Amino acid sequence: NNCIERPQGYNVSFHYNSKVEQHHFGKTHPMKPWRLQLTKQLVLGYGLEYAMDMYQTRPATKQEIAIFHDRGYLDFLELVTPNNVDEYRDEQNKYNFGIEFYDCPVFDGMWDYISLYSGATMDAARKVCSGQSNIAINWSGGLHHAKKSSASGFCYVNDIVLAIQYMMQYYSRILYIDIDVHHGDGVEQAFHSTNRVMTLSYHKYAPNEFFPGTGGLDETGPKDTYNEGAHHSLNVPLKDGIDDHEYKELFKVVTGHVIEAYKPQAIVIQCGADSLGGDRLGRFNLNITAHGYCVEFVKATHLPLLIIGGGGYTPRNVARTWTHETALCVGAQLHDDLPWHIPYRRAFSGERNGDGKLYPDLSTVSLKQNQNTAEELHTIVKNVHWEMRYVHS
Ligand code: VJV
Ligand code: CA
Ligand code: ZN
Repeated sequence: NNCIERPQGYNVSFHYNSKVEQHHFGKTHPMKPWRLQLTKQLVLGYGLEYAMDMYQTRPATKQEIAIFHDRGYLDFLELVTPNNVDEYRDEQNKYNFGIEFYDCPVFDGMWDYISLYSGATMDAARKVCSGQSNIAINWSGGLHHAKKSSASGFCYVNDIVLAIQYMMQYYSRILYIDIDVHHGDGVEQAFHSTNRVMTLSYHKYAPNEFFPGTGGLDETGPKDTYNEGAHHSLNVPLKDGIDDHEYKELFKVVTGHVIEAYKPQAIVIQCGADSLGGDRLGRFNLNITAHGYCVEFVKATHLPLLIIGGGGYTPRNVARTWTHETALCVGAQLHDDLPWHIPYRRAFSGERNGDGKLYPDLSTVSLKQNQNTAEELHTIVKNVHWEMRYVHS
């Protein structure tokens, strides 16, 4: 069963604190931290812990988070609770908060949750920078919408920005790739004016219809050519229903061009699993293996790699995808039959839940027609290629 090769001198590390999975955004809120428990159970069920360094992470301190975020905003995050939230009327509006039926609710243990996912991403980043890990993974992070002084789209603190800021002490050029179905606007904005971070997001794009509405093809950084950040934001705006074949081809060609031109020294990839077929909030028709292809592709560059989670609103498929991608990192092939002796096996059983398989067909779940034309995809490739004229390593 567990015949996983562990090559000498090649380290994958897994960073996690199980306290993070206990938190709740609210009764029917789509963001469910327990999907992380499901993921961990599958990872352990397949025995992948024998092929990686497993770390229990510490929460980030307020000091560490303040490297990017505004002090006043952090004071609010730390002090507000569902019980005292009425005393914070002004702050609530200012920082884009609510209680029930809001994207970013105030919930019990919110600061604990925030410091846990941020701490895990920072721990992972430190292992990459110290050279102790070739690949470091934190599935609890990837909250790419958070801004310097406001919450947005289920994201409170931007752990990705914190990690990249830390990594900038070690690497002069970092490529950030974002395959969540939503635009990675918070990360793009944070590094808007620097050429030391290139951001590249693949997402569903439809202003006024799909969150957050930014990330068009012409959004490539400051339009002032003397600004160093010019041409260092890249976006791949897509329509509903993109399939495995088109997505993989596009990812290969576009990411390939960017890596060749920019020559990053390290890569950070946000692997939001809401780009899968059948996701509760998503619009694409991707299978787990097509999502995983992106991880395989960046791994093959042999650059220092930080892998983080993100969105993903059909928990059983989030767990499947992130388990598959953990396995890709360590070079293990997993059996399509899920291990029997895992807790929550029922979450994966029955026809509706993927029949106890690791790789159920997700491309047909949503029945979303592929709205992307070959011509549009070609325009995207052409544009990115053209943009690369301005990029020098
Ligand atoms: O579309 C929006 C914004 C609104 C205003 C707020 N209402 C609640 C929803 C519409 C315009 N927000 C998106 C945010 C998506 C965030 C994605 C995060 C990530 O995956 O990129 C990274 C982790 C949105 N789509 C769906 C919902 N919000 C949604 C929010 C709820 C909900 C159902 C759907 C909040 C509470 C409850 N149900 C109970
Ligand atoms: Ca994205
Ligand atoms: Zn998302």
